[in-house]
Amino acid sequence: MYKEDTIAAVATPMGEGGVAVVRVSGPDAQRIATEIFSRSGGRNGHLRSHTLHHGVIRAPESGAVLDEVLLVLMRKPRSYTGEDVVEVHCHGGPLIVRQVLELILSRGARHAEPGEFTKRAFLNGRMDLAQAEAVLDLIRARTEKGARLALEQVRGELSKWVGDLREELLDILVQVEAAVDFPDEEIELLQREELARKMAALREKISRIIASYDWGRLFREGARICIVGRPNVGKSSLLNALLGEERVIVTPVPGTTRDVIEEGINLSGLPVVLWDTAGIRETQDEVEKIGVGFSLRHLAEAEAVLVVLDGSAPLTTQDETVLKATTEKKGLAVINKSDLPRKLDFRQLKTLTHNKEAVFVSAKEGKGSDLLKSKIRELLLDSETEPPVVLTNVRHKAALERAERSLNEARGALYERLPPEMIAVDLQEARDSLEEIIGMIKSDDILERIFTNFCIGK
Ligand SMILES: Nc1nc2c(ncn2[C@@H]2O[C@H](COP(=O)(O)OP(=O)(O)OP(=O)(O)O)[C@@H](O)[C@H]2O)c(=O)[nH]1
Ligand SMILES: [Mg+2]
Repeated sequence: MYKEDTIAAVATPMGEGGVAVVRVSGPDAQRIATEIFSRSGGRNGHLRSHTLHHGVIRAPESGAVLDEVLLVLMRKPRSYTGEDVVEVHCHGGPLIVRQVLELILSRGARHAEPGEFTKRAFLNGRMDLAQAEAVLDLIRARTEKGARLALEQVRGELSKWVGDLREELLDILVQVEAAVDFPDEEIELLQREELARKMAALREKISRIIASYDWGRLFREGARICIVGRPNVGKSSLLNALLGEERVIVTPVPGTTRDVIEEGINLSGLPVVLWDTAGIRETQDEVEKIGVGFSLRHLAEAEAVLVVLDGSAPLTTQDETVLKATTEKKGLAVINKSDLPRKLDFRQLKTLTHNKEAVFVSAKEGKGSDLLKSKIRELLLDSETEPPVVLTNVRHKAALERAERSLNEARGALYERLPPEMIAVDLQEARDSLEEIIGMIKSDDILERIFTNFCIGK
């Protein structure tokens, strides 16, 4: 599946830095290290594994010293890839790093492809496929929660769950296959009931894990929320209040905001992008008209909406237009200016916003913004409690959905009293789908797709 050659790459990002790491993995890693590395104190020869050694990188032909470095050798199998691995910690200048890498390549290593170190780790059984994929998620994580979820998967949390599901499935499959071996006998009624019960329980577990995908995605990618309303209700003031800083221009002139202003906030680990938009109204002003167009387009793209209303004024037809444009959207009705006497008819509002909870705030005085934040969180998360395992990868989700479908078919076949071998086929398909997740079934195609997304050096 892979050539047993020696690969090398820079493992740290390009550019200047304190330290850069050049990584080498494969059967020649140790030889190359001894050829190019001179240890301090002239103690050459045997390099102890899993120990940092101080010395210089020297071009063997010219004797020129390229850099003073720390070097670590990790003999197989106790290394990331499961092969002999050498890491050279050099000074983090692009020129030095390139010279060290080129020297290593000139001694017989090949430049690694993206993700090739992690691919080798998988192929050598150091981690399963789900774990290997999570390494990428971990590198890309932008929030603490996203990183934590990825790390759990790197450490095998998802794999353990999938492994358990697979065990349950095999248990069912064994019973069905036993019936295949006695072709004259139909599956007994009692046994059929037991099988149906087990299949239902397994299916239930699978669907719960599938449902966790949306939960996890929200924490990784966040949600986009559009702040809309007629001009002058305090949308920009609300954005400022939520950010806790004067980010956007606020004036008493209706039609102040023309462009969409985007800002990110973090709601206890949940990343949210807020869009402040131009007030929606009919207007002859060319620039404002374009702004209103932007507002509507962002409204359509957002996962949720905050409809801002001025609590100190009666509802206007402009408010009604905005409310109508947002009825289909998940959101909250934010009743602003609650520091002023209320003029807004709450009963009238209720008839227009049946699916939106109302939250009272004063953006000007910053009152109610904490409550609003927690309401936004509630709105986005169906449940505050974290699922026992969180799916974060579409490939895993698709495989679980296939497993779920095959199980459904197996149950259907059981009810219709089809011959046990037919049921067994569906169950085998479900098993295959589970095994694909952890890479017990691997195809070059899947591996190719997964690992080319990685960066070089990982
Ligand atoms: N009393 C009071 N005034 C507010 C409050 N929020 C906003 N305002 C005032 O309302 C006016 C409009 O505020 P903006 O935040 O610019 O309103 P907007 O909805 O962004 O307006 P456009 O960008 O024109 O659509 C300003 O004079 C604000 O000071 C509030 O909570 N209480
Ligand atoms: Mg504004």
